[in-house]
Formats: sequence, C-alpha cells, structure tokens
Amino acid sequence: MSLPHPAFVQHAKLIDWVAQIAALTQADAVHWVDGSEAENEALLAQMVAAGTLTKLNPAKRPNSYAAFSDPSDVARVEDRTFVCSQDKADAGPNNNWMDPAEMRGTLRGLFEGCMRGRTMYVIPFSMGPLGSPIAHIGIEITDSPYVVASMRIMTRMGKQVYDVLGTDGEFVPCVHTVGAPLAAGQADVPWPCNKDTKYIVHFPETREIWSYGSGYGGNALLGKKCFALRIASTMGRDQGWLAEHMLILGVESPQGEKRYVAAAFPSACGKTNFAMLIPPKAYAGWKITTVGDDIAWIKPGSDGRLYAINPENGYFGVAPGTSVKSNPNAMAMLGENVIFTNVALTEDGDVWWEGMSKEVPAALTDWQGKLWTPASGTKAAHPNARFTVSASQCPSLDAAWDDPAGVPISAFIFGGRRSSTVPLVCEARSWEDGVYMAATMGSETTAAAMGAQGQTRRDPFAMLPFCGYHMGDYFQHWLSMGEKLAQPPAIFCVNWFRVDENGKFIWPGFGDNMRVLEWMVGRLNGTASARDTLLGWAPDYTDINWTDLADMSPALFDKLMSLDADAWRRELLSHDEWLAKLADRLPPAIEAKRKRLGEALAV
Ligand code: TSX
Ligand code: MN
Repeated sequence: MSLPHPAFVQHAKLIDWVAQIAALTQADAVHWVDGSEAENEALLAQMVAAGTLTKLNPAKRPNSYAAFSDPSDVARVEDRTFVCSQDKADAGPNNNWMDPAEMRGTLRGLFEGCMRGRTMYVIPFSMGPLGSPIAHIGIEITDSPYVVASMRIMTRMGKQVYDVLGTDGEFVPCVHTVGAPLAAGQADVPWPCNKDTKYIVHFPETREIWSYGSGYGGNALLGKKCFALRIASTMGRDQGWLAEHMLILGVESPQGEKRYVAAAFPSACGKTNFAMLIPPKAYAGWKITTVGDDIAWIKPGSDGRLYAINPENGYFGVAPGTSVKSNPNAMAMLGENVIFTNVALTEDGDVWWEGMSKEVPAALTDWQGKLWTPASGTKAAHPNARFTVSASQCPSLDAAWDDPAGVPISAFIFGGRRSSTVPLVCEARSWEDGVYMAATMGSETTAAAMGAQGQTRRDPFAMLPFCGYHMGDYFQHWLSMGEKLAQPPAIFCVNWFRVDENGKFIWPGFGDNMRVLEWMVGRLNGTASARDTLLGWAPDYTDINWTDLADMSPALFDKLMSLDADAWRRELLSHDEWLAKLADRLPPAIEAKRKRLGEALAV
C-alpha cells in the first residue's frame, strides 16, 4: 500500500500491481481515474491542446470531437495478436501463439521505461451492469488519454467500480501503452504510437492482457475484443457460459409479446444496422429495441434458459456506410457527445464519411488532414473510421439493456455475406445442427484490402479473430452448453446478400429484414409454418408477410431460397477444407453432421 492512492481505492493487490507497473514503465505520474465529468473535461481540453482532438462546431455537433490517428495505426493488428497459453495446442490454429515465459520476457523488455515522459492512467471499468452476476470487472492501465475518454463511453467506468471490487474482488488486469516514451524536453505528436512494434497479448490462464504500440480501437480499448471476447471466451469455457461476438435485440409485437434474439455476423454485414433496425410501415405497432451491437455475455439461468447482457456501455461503430437509409437510429444518436476517429471534416466544422449522404461535399479535410475534393480519387474518411458514442443516446435502446439479470435469449441468428448458395433464412432442426451451421459459416470478402473479391472466408460464429482458445474446443463448448439447457434457444441462419444473374441484391435488406424476424418469432411461438429442407426448416412464400413489398414475387422468393445441389456439394468440400484445419480437436458431432449432409447430397 506504499503507492499513493485515493481513498476510493482499498484493494491491496490492485495497489500493489499498479505500483509494479508504474515502476516497470517509469511513468512520470500516476492518475487514478475517477470517471467524473470534471476529469473528462480536463482530459478533452488537454487533448485539444495537444492536437489529438479537434473540437467540432458546437452548433452542428455539440460536445463532439474528431481524432486522427497516425496513418500506420488504423485498425486491429491480427498478425500481432497473441494467445499465450501454456500449451500451444490450447490456443489452436485460429490464434498466434508464443510460449508465455518467452512472451513475458519480450514484454518486460518492451514495457521497461515505455511510459517515460507520460502520465499513467488507472481505469476501473465494469463490463456489464455494475454488480450484475453476468458482469466482470477490469482495470486498464494506459498512457493514452484518448483511451481514457473512449473507455468512459464504452464501459461503465469510474470510481463506483471500486465499490463493487471492494478490498479483494476479482479483476482482469489490462496494461496498455502506445509504446512511445518521451525523452526530457521531447515534444509529443498528436497520435503517439510505435510504428515498428506492436503486440496485443493475452495470457488466458492468468487472465491478463498486455498491449503495446497501438492507440487504436480494439488494440487499445482493452475491455472490448481483448477482454470481452478473447479472455471472456476462455472464462466462459472454464465456468460454463458464453462470450460471443453478437448483437442483442428485442422484437415486440403489437400485442406486446417480446422476444430477445442474439445474432452473430462477420464484419461488413451491417451488424450495428440490424441491431437498430426500424421496421417498415407495414409493421405498425412492432418494435425493435437494441440491447447491444457487438458483444453478448450469456449465462444459464436457474430456469434452464440463457440470459444475456451487453458488456459494453457504448458503440464503437464503423462510420462509412452509416446513413439515414442504412441506420436512421445511429444517425440520430450521433448528434452530440461523440468522439469520431479518422472521419473527414467539412468546411463548417462538422464530420463526413463515404456513404453518409448522396451529395458529396465539394471540399473536405480528409482523415489525413489534406484538402480533399470529389476529384481527389481517394477516400475522404478512412474505411475503418469510427464513432464512439454512449448507448444511452440510442433511440431504440431497450428498456432492459442495463438490467443486471440480463434478457432471456429465445434464438440465435448466424449470418454471412454470400452472393449465392446460402438461402435468405432457415431454422436448424436441432441445437447440434445449428452449431454445425455456425461452425461452417462464411462471408465473402468485399474490400480489395481483404484479398480477391468474392472469396468465401470461413468465420465460425463470427469468432475466428476473437476466440481465445482452440476453435474445435469452442464448438464442443457450444455443444455441451446446449445439452445442459432445459430450454435451448432456436438457431436460425440468414443471408441478406444473395444476388441475381446481374449481380444485383435480390433481398431489399435493412428494415425489410423485419419480415424475416417476424417469421422467426412465429416459429418460436409455434404459429409460423415451414417446410423441411436439406438445411433445416424454411419458410414458403406464403409464410412471410409481404405487405407493401409487391416486388417480391414467388419466383423471386424461390431465387432467394433455392438450394442448388451442385453448389452445396462444392460448399461441403469447402467445409471439409476448413474443418480439416481443426481436425485435432473437432467434436465428433460436427463430423457426423457433415457426413449426414454428404449422404443427403450423395457426396
Ligand atoms: O446493414 C445492412 N443490412 C442490415 C440492415 C438492417 N446492409 C449494409 C451493408 C453492410 C455493411 C445491407 N446491404 C443489407 C442489410 O440487410 N442488405 C444489403 C444489400 C443491399 C444494398 C442496397 C439495396 C438493397 C440491398 N438497395 C438499394 O440500395 C436501393
Ligand atoms: Mn465486432
């Protein structure tokens, strides 16, 4: 207890750990973050003075800021992300691995003196409602005030967390540095980071996170992908719960019946848009409400059902493509109190990004600070530009989103971006069948940066970059969870992205996805019919409500739903190729399901 600390910190082990990190990093000062308004104001002002933040025009975008990262620090760094389990096999082929002792040596060298010339902030945060039995606490140490301000939005952050933590509560220690110490008198840059060296490291057995060299998003806001997915997934495996890359939404009928579903989609499928969907006119009286847009922590209740919380407190969403058409709720929520990162600036001090409006401004300052015009031939906003905003500003926020008990999950939805082969929707005949579908789900690459267009990347449960252990063990954990539940949720698969002969999307998507949700709710209630197909239960044309959607003919619907035997034979061979990578830990039930599908298609 030798390190000076405020009275609200009474946790001896925590104080000792902070003292150790302060000694290692040789930070100039230690700031125990309390989460107060005054503290936040001071940090924002400090970042404006340092050039890290630009204050937006308060008449256009009150209390909002834009940050611009170093051009080399714009996204998560998957090739620099490590899971250091004792046994390499436990990390699986889905993770980079290094021997934990060796990695600790590497980190010791990197972190020694890494905060010289900087202030070290100690951020207490709760992932999930404070004190919820589904929530867990983390402490992030960082030398980035941008991380402090972002964590204040993205998590329940502040001194109230210490009341829950008490004198000996459990927390996940997270250490972050931008990896750019300052020599005496050396001037800082607006976005310090380490251009040469980045490490995002997880120790699953000791539940620690160490992040070096990046100030961006999932590399630096350690509560999100590092804790809430990679570390939490291993906690879930060990303790019998699920940490998933899923949105959570509520569907309420005009009769007031309410169902909650959790849905997993890989990137570029419009997960945040789906989480905030506004039903079409034909659905007067129906309501979609948002619990979360990215991560779900799900624990079994004593009634044999699953209960989910959104461990986050805000949205760190991709800005480009967000518009009044794709997500009116998000546009409304971004009116004030937002931190934008790597968007473009308008001449009147507001923000803009590709896809925000049909009219493209005649002149902008691009994300790299250069004058931009429509003739520039570059993107004004970085394609991975983000907004950081509190969930409390979401117009569709669910009334129970902050309920410590969580919300009961009636169904899981798994989706991907597939131009062919995969139908609009189907319902798994069993939990096991659903796990197979999720284990083999894939999505087609869209951006040139992702490789050749139209390649299907397998992304099981949308968890490939986020599962903190062997994906084969993860499939087994899902199978085991289902066996233990008295009332397992239904499992559906969707694909909004099938195209016609001309490459045009067949399904209108967006709000009209409500029609698919209504069919799902009907299935849960036992009121909607379905026919048996190769993949499971599927709606006929007449099973879906087509009010105000005259363009969707039975013939077109068939195109959306058709299962081509040849395409599925090829699909199964692609499943084989993928599942072979996990062969050493693949559950027998997955192999057996693959065999049954093959027999049905005579492969
Ligand atoms: O987010 C999307 N969703 C889910 C919305 C609730 N997007 C946006 C792309 C992902 C980042 C979609 N794009 C969806 C969708 O359901 N569907 C499509 C494909 C599509 C794109 C444009 C049109 C129709 C479908 N039509 C017009 O633009 C007129
Ligand atoms: Mn995500």
